[in-house]
Amino acid sequence: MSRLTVQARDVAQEFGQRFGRAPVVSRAPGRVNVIGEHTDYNDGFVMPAALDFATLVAAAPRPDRRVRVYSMFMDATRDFDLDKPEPTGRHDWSDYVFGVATMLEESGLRLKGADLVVWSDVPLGAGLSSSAALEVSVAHALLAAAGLAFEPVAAAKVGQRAENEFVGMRCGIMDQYIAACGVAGHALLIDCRSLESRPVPIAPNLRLVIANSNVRHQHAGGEYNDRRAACEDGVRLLKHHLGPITALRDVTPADLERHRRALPDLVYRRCRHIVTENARVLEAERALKAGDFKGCGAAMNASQVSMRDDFQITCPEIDFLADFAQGLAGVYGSRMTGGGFGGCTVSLVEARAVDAMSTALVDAYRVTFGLNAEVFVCSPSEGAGFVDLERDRPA
Ligand code: GAF
Repeated sequence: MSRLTVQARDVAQEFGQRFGRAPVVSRAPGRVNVIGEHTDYNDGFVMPAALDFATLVAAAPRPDRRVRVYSMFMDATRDFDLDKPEPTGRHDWSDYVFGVATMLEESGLRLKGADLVVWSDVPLGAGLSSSAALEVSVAHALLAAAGLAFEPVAAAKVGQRAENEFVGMRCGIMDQYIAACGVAGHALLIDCRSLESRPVPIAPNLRLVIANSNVRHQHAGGEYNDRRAACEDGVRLLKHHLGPITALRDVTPADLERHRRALPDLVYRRCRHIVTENARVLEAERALKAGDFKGCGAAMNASQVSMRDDFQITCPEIDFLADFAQGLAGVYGSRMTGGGFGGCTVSLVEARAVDAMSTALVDAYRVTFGLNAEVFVCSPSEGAGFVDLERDRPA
């Protein structure tokens, strides 16, 4: 029986014990971003893959308009009345749940009350999008409980709005989009302006290897919003020279160099990361599709340098993990993945080199920082959906 089916039956059983009836179980995955960091809120390109770590939400409708949610991880229950929406969050994990309920209703949908049980194996605070996995699986579950259709891109937008307006994190759309729309065995090239995407196969002999630094530097949320503000400053200043641009997506590297002196140096460097990163995402897509794994790895390595020196969102532990991995046999490229200031690296690795590479990386990290790095090999999975509890059940 698959690991997912076992987990989902456990969550359904917990639901039965707590709420005395049978639920359906929704699932949405965490993500690893292969390349394209902080480009999403600049209307640019990203290339994430959905993880096989996921958040499960067992749900059944209620006759009233209350949403009651139990988190198996927090061992805590929260309650919310859809008819008395709260304008802001309560500053805990339930904000992701009630934020999504509020935004679904604000988008014009009429929900039913529901009981929910939430469980997840997406590592928390590791930059692997545990929050988007929660938002999107809750959206899937609440829509199902109300008998409404799950439309993946619309659900991704609702999750992003919940985070922007309810939680107060000005994130882009990447994490919710891949949680909703992931394609098994593939990364997804997402155009964050048109919200169209195309699958990019991860060849059978390649692995995406994630190394969790287990460090998370403080103020990451504030730094994230600062980076976003610097990008907006860049657009505002460049408009005087480039006409009616609306985002850094509209600026080429050549445009930026031509008008470099119009920008304070720090803003210039923030913008340079974004405009060059957009080009690297497209180059990585081309390379992966052509079987040019070295080309994809080179783009990932250049992304790491750009995040370290221009966008300044890495930290010594992450730089070490990426640099060390880049020097190991069978590794095409390695870079930090996610919002930054700690979290994880992602490496593109030949399948047969994964074991030796992982051992060498973990050992070197321990010797250098006295810290344990966890290594996960990602099998790109699909986006949100129901879990079939009957699968593999003996007839
Ligand atoms: C976080 C955000 F949530 C994403 O929208 C994205 O900006 C990412 O950081 C950086 O690429 O995960």
